[in-house]
Amino acid sequence: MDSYSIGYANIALIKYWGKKSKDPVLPYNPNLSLRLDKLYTKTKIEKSESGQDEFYINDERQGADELKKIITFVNKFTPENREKIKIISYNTVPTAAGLSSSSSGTMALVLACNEYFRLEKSTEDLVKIAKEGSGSSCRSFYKMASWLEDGSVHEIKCDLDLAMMVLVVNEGRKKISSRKAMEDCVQTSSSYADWVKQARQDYKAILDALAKNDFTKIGKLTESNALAMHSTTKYANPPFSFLEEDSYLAMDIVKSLRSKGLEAYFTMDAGPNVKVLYLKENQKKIYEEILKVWKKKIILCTE
Ligand code: 2P0
Repeated sequence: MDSYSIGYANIALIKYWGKKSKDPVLPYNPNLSLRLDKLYTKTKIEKSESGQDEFYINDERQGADELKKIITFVNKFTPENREKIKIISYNTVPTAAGLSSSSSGTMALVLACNEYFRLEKSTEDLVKIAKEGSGSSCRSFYKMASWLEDGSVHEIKCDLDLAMMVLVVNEGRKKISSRKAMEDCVQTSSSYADWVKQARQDYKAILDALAKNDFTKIGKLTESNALAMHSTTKYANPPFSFLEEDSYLAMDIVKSLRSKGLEAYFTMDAGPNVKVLYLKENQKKIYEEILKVWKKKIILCTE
């Protein structure tokens, strides 16, 4: 069988940052995301010829740790006496660079298993399964989605044509996983309680702004929510940061666009790369302006 299953990346406008429960995975605060259809993972599963489970990303065989992680997850929802498999994935998203490769990868893997093992699960069930692999991946099943504290996932309607590009600061694998980082923040960050309170308010406010098609408010909330999330890492013990010098340069560039009348806002995840949120109709102008001052790679996430 030669058909690949596709899973998409999503970027949170209101972040998921901390688990209230691990089994099932429940977020501490409601969060909301935009799916980036040009950033995806495609995955297919074949029978393993070696008699062992195997896992490849972009033709590179993954080591024992990565294999163990993925197989532990696969074993949770596939037949107990299944045959050994070869998981073949291709990422258009740089892997583990805070570009949501875990959400696209997990979605693609769950869909590929559903197909290969003929599990015949509903989308709702697949969403639930995906969440146990990577919390944020449950949001990738919808163009805009929210994931609430009770574990439910909802499609959110949005009339605005929202788009994103990524100013790539560093494509390398992050030094600390999101999972470990958020756990450290929950347990040690002195600003964690404030974060949860703020994020709950931000979530309500963004729903209101989305209903009113108020892009300015959506953008401002996106920025301030990202900064609040990153501030929890500064107050963790020991403190740490995902951001690098060029992340701050990218943020300044986005701010300077606004002073030129081009509405754009930034957000960052568990890595140094800066995502820019704007209305699709302004993409060309924004791209041209950024090109003048940003010398590193830019990924346009919408056509
Ligand atoms: C998000 N992130 O809302 C937040 C913002 C990163 C920063 O969800 O532990 O791979 O597997 O549930 O989903 C990335 O974390 O974490 C993430 P687990 P996940 O997009």
